[in-house]
Amino acid sequence: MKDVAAAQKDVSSPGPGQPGRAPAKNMVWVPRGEFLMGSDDFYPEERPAHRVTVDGFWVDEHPVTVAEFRRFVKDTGHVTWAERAPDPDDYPDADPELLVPGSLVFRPTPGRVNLADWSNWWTWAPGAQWRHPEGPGSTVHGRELHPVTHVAYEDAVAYAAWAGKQLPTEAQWERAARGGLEGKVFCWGDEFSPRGRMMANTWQGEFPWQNLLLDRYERTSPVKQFPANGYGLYDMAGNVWEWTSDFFTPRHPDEISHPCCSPQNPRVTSPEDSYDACGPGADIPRRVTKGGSHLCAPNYCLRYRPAARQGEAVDTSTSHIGFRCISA
Ligand SMILES: [Ca+2]
Ligand SMILES: [Ca+2]
Ligand SMILES: [Cu+2]
Repeated sequence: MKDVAAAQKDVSSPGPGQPGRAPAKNMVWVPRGEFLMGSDDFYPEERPAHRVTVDGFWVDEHPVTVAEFRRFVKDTGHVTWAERAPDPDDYPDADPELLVPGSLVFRPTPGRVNLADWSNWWTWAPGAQWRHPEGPGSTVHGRELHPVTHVAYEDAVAYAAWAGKQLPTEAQWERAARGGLEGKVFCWGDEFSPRGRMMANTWQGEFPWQNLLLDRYERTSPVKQFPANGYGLYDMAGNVWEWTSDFFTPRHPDEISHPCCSPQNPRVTSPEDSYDACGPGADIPRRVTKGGSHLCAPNYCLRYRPAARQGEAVDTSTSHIGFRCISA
């Protein structure tokens, strides 16, 4: 825990340019700085590690919870993407029977399955939505402090606008997740469970059938059950994936060789490289999601790391994607 302690000391004195007061409750300041974004040591889409500079910003200390999202819905009458029937014109190849409101729900399998086929564990569940995370009949009663799930990209954007905030860029998200540590594997250092302590809600055991629950949680967990990172942020790793405002690219841009001028506040605003060439949905742009979830396991998806990234189609909602906001 030395790493985290050192980083925490680092931020206890107000950073340069820190405004006096947070613009909203439960937001923390991430100071302007340069950091190493991405990683050369894991999956190809995280490469190459490259230096970027990000201005200071405020960020929610935890993912948006069910209770917070409920306030937004009460106030605005927002109907989420998952609650609306898809328009057949938008999905000409789809089975009309599937064009009903619903969302993707994870179901563990009875035993080992082919890991190349995600339909083994993802089920399209009519009626699944943020109030019914496992489908009709399930509720969020008692889960008010869990991250909201089954939110598509536009739902996250609508919430952020209502709250007077924005979604983070990928660079902002990753800078926040690193907690002031440089080039570390995890948000807290290089060791997955320092002195045996579980640091995030991930999947221990063999995905998608054997969940050993060493972290006590099978699905989402209430926010703030695991230690904060160096900036005082919770649940950056694991629990739920989090939407960012950047379009997905299959790799990062190359490092710029002049050390004087690392890219400032990089963002990806063009959907051009974000499309998934294979499979249905080839014409739906993808945004970057970050941080991994309670379903990430070493044998399948070691993505509970700040550098990890995944492209998610903007029209997709699932039981393991949520979001948090920033204020710049
Ligand atoms: Ca877990
Ligand atoms: Ca997370
Ligand atoms: Cu994963």
